[in-house]
Amino acid sequence: MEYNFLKIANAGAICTLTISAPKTLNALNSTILGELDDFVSNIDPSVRVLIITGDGEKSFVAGADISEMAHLNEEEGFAFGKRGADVFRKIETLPIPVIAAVNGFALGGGCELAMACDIRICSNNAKFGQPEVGLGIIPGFSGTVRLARIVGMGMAKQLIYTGKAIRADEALRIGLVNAVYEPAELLPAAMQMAESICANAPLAVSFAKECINEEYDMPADEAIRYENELFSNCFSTEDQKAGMKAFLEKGKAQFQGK
Ligand code: CO8
Repeated sequence: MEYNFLKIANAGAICTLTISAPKTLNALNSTILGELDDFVSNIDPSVRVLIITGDGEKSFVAGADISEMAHLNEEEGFAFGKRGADVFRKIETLPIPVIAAVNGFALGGGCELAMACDIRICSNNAKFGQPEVGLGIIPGFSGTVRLARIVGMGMAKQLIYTGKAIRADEALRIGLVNAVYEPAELLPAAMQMAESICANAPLAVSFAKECINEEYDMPADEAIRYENELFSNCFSTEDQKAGMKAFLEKGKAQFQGK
C-alpha cells in the first residue's frame, strides 16, 4: 500500500514511522488510521524496534480529526472509535517494542496513540492532554483504559474531567513520559534507546513484552505461572545459549533471534 500520511525510514533493524498531516497538526483521520493499520499489520519481520513520531516541530498528533468527527452519528461514532482502538491495540501488542517520540502536541487521540506505545519520551515543548469532554465526547481511542493504568486513577480522572493539557515537565513528574529532551535531541535519544534494545536477544525482549502486557490483569499466581512458562521457553532458543556462552567466555553475543 502507498502511504500519503506516513513516512517510513529504516535504519538497520530500527524503523521510524512519522505521521505527516501538517495542515491539521497530524490529526488522525480515517485515511491515516487505515494507513497505520496497514503498516502495523504488515510490519517487516526484520524490524526489531519501532519509533513513532509526528512530522514538524510543533505536533506529535493533535488528536482525532475533529472536522471528520463533527458529522458522525452514533453508529458512525462507534465505527470510528473502534477503528482507532483496534489499530492502537495492534500497536500495543506488536511483538516488538514501540517507542513514542512525542515532539509537540499529544492531545486526545495523540495522547492515546502515545499511550499505546511501550515507552514514551518527549521534547520539552510537548503538551499532553485529553480535551475530549470539552468537545462533548469522551476519550474514544482507549484513553479511559490506558491513562489510569499509566498515571493512576486519580490523576487520570483529573486530566480527563478537566480536559486541561499538561507540559512535558508535569508529564514526566506523573510518569506519563520517561524522559524529556531538547527538540533536536529527541529522535537521537529514541534511536539510542532503540539501539540498546536491539543489542539484546530479540525473542527475550519479545517474551518480556508479552509477559508485562498479558500479566497486568492476571491474579498474581496466574501471572507468575505465565512468566515461568515464557522463562522456560527462553531455554529452547539459540539466543539463550549464545548469550550465556558469550558471558562465560567474556565475549559479546551476536543474537540471531532464534
Ligand atoms: N482535528 C482537525 N483539525 C485540527 C486538529 C484536530 N484534532 N487539531 C488542529 N487542527 C487544525 C486546525 O483546525 C488548524 O486548521 P486551519 O489552519 O485550517 O484553521 C490547523 O490544524 C492548525 O491548528 P491551530 O491554528 O489551532 O494551531 P494552534 O497552534 O493555534 O493550536 C492546538 C494548536 C492547541 C493543538 C489546537 O489546534 C487544538 O486545540 N486542536 C485540537 C486539539 C484537540 O481537541 N484534540 C482532541 C480531538 S478529540 C480526539 O482526539 C478524540 C479521540 C477519540 C476519538 C473517538 C471517536 C469516536
